[in-house]
Amino acid sequence: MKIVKQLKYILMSNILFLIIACDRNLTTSLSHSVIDGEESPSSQVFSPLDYDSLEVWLDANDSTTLFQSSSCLTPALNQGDDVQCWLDKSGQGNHATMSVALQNPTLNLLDNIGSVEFDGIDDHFDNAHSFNSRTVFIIYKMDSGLQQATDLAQLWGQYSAGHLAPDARSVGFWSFDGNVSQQAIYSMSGNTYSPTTTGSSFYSWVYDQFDLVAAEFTNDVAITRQVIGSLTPTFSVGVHQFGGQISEILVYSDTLTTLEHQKIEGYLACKWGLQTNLPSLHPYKVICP
Ligand SMILES: [Ca+2]
Repeated sequence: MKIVKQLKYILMSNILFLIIACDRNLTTSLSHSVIDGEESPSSQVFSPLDYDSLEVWLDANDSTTLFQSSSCLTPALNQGDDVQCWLDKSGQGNHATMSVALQNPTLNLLDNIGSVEFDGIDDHFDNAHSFNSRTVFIIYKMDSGLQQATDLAQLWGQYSAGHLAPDARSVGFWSFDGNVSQQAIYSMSGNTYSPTTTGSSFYSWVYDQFDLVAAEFTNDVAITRQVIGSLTPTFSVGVHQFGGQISEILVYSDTLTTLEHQKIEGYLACKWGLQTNLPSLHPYKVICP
């Protein structure tokens, strides 16, 4: 009887040992897979903040950055809501605001996952911000129902320093110089950059399509007043206005390597459903950064 009890004890101890051993192996392998996941560069999600020269990041897909009041207190969440404040996510405080009623753009959630719509009449943002800009990326749409054919339609910049502006007076033409002699190379849809120019239709904008435009200025554009949607104050509000939608704006104070700007193009194309527009050899044609 005593021998049987001892055998039972030995058997139970072994089973207990096996259970503990199995459990430890499971815990160890789970810990490993989590740590491996954190350490693997391929699992990192790209952010525009990964390049430290980011000066402006306006992102209409982030509803926490859009407000109906210029004091940035009342969220803009619904179709057609006023947007008097669009918070900059770069950390540099280069927010876009407009406190004049009816001159503020509005929220458009209809044909994209988020955009800020400018009426082509007087909507714009105008802020006294001082920073150097060198490389700019914008997701935008020229809207044939809103854009005045007589206008040079500034997306971003300062007319007296340099800007990124589709010109509706000559369909497809881009302007970079404003009323100075600023030059840039530029691309659309992730293509290779154009030759240096002050303005060109080397890559042409078209109406009613969201697209990605990128420009790298030859020299720093020293911004003292960031204007989005108008050529004011050089021209009165209403004289040259942008009519359409803007979904995202990224401005860097530095030049970027080919791999860096391709990564940003990939990030924007993935986010806004524009990967099919990228050229076939683009590194982010299929995968996302
Ligand atoms: Ca208006």
